[in-house]
Amino acid sequence: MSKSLIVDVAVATCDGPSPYGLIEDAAVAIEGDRIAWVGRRADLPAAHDDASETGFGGRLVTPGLIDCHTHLVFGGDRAREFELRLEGASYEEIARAGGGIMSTVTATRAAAEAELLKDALTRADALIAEGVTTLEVKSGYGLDRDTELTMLRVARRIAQERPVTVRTSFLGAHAVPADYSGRADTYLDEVCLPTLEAASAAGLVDAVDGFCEGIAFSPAQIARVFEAARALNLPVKLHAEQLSNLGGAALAASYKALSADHVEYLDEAGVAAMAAAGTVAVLLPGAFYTLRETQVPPVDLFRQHRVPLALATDCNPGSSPLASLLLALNMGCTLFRLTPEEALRGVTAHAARALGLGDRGTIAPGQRADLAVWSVSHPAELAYRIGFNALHRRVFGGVL
Ligand code: DI6
Ligand code: FE
Repeated sequence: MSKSLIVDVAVATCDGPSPYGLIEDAAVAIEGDRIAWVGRRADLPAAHDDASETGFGGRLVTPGLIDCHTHLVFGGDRAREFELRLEGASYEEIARAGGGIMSTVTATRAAAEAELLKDALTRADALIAEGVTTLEVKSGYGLDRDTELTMLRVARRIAQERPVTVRTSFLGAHAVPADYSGRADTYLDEVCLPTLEAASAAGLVDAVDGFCEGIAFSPAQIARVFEAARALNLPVKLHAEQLSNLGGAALAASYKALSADHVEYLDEAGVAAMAAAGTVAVLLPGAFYTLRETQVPPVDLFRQHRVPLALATDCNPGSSPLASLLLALNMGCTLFRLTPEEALRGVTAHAARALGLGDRGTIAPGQRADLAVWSVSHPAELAYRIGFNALHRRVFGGVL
């Protein structure tokens, strides 16, 4: 087994106590694809003396970043809607007029699989260049059996083409396609639920997601999707309380959801339900910013109820054309008043939890050796700078 040793670094383990689980004058020992030891260099056990050593000139090491909510696979773009919104149209008006998600569905159905992959890799590369080592990708722009399966296959392919872990979420309940307009339950029966079964049987699904909103699916309809997920033994998560409060997060919590995402319009009862279920709140400041939302998610209530906070890009062509997790960190602090430490834990330890992954997101013995080495002197710099990528080196599965 390969043994290597990282020295002359500070390590933000995102594991220990505040601030950042920080260890100064640290060393990280790696064996194979796992972290074998982390601590102060002076305390390094002799067992690691024979490892090949790399010094990083006093730089900062963090866990590899995790983007736990993306829609990275899609066809076309929505620049025209950006223009329409600047002329005064709202996101909901555009969606109700057949634009929005449905226009991306049309473009995604028309795209060749190779083209979807090529464009998804371009976006994945932007994330990887900022130290991302794990990312989640959703379906939901197919809304028919073949295209949903294609999207999930393309998502899996990203992990074959690049050194990154991909987790897939089935999002068949993203929008009601035009041919099922006004018949959402029929769409679930005839398309969404059978496709979920087929995708799961093909090993293409790690979790099941939905969009619970006036312009999408009701809580009762989402509950049907979650029942199907439960029957397949798949964990669930939900786009909830993004534009209004329908009780989606509480519904998700009642299914022990991994996460409830967006949650700007969540109330205290919903926060308490998430806390009781251990459901992570995934905050998506890119969508908040793009839609010029003014309702800030209830961050203080999440703190009071000890709901773990994660941050993600929500990279999608409509509400969040953002392919920078570092910018999401900055926006999380500036727009939502997260501390830089909450933001960093939100794209490491808590993002891992939002994906149900216990083997990453912190720097501790036994964890995957997914690391990012940064040319910064303090971890707060990662969130503080805007449009600046301080990544020096990425380590994926122990490979420097
Ligand atoms: N909420 C979002 O922010 C994305 N999906 C969702 O359910 C937006 C998707 C889009 O506008 O294409
Ligand atoms: Fe989303």
